[in-house]
Amino acid sequence: MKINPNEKMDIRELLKDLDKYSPKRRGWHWREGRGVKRTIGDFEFNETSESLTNSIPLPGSRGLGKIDPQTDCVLTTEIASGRFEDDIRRMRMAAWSGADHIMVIRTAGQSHYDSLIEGTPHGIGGVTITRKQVRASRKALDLIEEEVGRPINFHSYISGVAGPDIAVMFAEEGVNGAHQDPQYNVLYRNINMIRSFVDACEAKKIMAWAEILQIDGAHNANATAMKAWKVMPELMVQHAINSIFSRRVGVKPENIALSTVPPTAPPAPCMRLDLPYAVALRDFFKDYKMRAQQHTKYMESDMREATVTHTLNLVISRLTSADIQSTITPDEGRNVPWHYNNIAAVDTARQALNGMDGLRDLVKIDRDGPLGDDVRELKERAILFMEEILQVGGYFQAVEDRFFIDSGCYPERNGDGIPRQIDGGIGAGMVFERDADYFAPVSVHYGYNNIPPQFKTADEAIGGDTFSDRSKIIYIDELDEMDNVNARLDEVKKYEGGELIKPEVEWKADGIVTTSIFLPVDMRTAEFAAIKCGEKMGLTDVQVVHKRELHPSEGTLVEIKGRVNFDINIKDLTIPESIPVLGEQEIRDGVAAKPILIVAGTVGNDEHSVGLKEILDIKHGGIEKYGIKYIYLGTSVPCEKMVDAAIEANANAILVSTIITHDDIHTKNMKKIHDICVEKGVRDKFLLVAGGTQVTHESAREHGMDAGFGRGTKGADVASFLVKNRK
Ligand code: Z97
Repeated sequence: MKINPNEKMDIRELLKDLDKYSPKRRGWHWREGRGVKRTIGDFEFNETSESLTNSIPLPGSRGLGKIDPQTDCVLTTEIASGRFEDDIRRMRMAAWSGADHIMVIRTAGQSHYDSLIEGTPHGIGGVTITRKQVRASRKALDLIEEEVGRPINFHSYISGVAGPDIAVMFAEEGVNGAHQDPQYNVLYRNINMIRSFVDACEAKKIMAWAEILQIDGAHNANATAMKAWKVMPELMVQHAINSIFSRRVGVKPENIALSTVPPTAPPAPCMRLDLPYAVALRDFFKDYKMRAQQHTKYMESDMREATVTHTLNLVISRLTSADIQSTITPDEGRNVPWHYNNIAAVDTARQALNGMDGLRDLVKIDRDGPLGDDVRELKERAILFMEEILQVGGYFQAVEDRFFIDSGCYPERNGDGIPRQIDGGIGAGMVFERDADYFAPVSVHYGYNNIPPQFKTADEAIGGDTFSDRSKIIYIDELDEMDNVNARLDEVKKYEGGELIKPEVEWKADGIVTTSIFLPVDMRTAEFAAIKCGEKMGLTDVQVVHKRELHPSEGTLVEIKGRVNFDINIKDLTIPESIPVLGEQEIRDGVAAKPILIVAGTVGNDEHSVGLKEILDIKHGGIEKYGIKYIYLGTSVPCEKMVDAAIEANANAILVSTIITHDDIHTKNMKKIHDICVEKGVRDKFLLVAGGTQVTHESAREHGMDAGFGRGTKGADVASFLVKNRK
């Protein structure tokens, strides 16, 4: 199968012969070409990696030669729609925006499933981790990575009661990264602690073999603790336990990544708390990689607020050099993990990291000031915590004694830590000692294995296991006739041809749209009024996704989502043809053959001249560059004056720039200029051209102009029009 940037990924085609598909590679991939200076466009960068062959640059790059510098660290995006067939399309969009670590969130609480499940059931809050879903996603990513020109890491979770089973499946299916931390099972999922640690030995052994990068679960303490900044010493203890345990099992230090989150957010003075913590972590855990997770605890449904907090996190990542930068849809809290929110979060990360390129060469972390003291204190607290674990008899006893997620900053302790019993929890009593003749017929196995003496390895003894012979992998396609991808694809079959479309946020044709509404009332009234607005707009299932009080009585901003119940047939659309632009030389030749003179200015009361200057000035690649002469009349030029000046100069065209749109003044002024030209009998003499961010060719034509140019216009577009249409 091949994919082509101009065509949608064909999911049915992707699912064909999936039973025979083998992933292209195993193991984690770091970006290539880091640590060297690189010239991209007009700039030299210190902290980038190799560029992509296909990508979508940041919007602001338009004025910077559309450059798209790739960060040196891996960029993560978390995808959680519950349907892998829709997630795959989102993965492709995210990869084009620079994500190369795609984490799929599992369906709610998959930690509790005591085996691997099969098929493609619809997930809740994430996708069920089954072989088929994993294989289809990896197959899609194998194609997508060729399209963008960079390997993409695929990631999920190995913690939980089925950890070892999942680890085997991930190793077989080419999964590249995974969270694995038995402390997660114990603390957050109440899985028996002995079972969790025994399972983790097996799971980590398999991860080590498959070179799967491991991320731990310490960040969950941040999210769970009442005051996240109080658990900083404990977080270091959790990182230490999982890291050293993993190394003892055989995971290479370079495949161990700590999951670290800046614990606080504004309005707390977060930089003063979070930066010393990040520095202390790097001091203690130099041998390992840092996965910088985005803070999500102290934020509400406000996208702007989430973005600022994320950006502050990124300052810490730049100053302390994160290896992987996570980007959660910035509004995880409001349950809108939609396509474009993934992209927005990835954009925040790459924009901030590009912007802070080389920051560490300009400013230094000052260890002689208060930061140094804080770092030392945090480390001391963590060491004391670890010593007390040893004093009470070890980790299991410490968990029983509620050491973890206590709301006090150690050694302060408030007695409200999470209580778990050594013999309690899911899977208690399910660990059995191996018999002397115990033989596990697998090549990658933790601990004692009684391999028959005539063979060197267990693998040899059984004539190959699934790691050496893929044909032994049992692939079960679907188990449920109703709940499977084929049934779901059939439901939206009419949209397959591409002619019918419907808005969507996460699933094909889900019909969901969002709207921002300002209402001049208090927050509670606004909430219900906004729902009514949505209903009157014809939406169904209207829900409020965000509200922001602007004043207790003057007004509230509400964002709603709702469903539309219509399709759009793209055949019914009238799409004006895009106007072909002449080549540079053709424009020059045209002007040389017959000179062009224009008058230009911003009209009415419009003082915004930057856009117009870009179109005129040689410095910005404006029309001057092609030999077109212009008379610039300045800003806020009355319409009459524009026309009179053109008559006096015997110009070929009038160029008006109009940015302000209040009361539709931009279109009113266009019409006025046209009318004055008609009145004065010169309408046929001049080309009338309008430009501005809200101007479209169609609206300009409707209001008497010959052409309109909107956002993104270059001097060449206008020059080409003038040469082709001059009167
Ligand atoms: C992140 N946003 O980026 P279940 N194992 C570990 C975990 O941390 C998790 C699971 C398993 C976060 C991810 C929180 N972490 C979300 C060490 C989940 C998942 O199937 O939900 O029980 O386990 O890290």
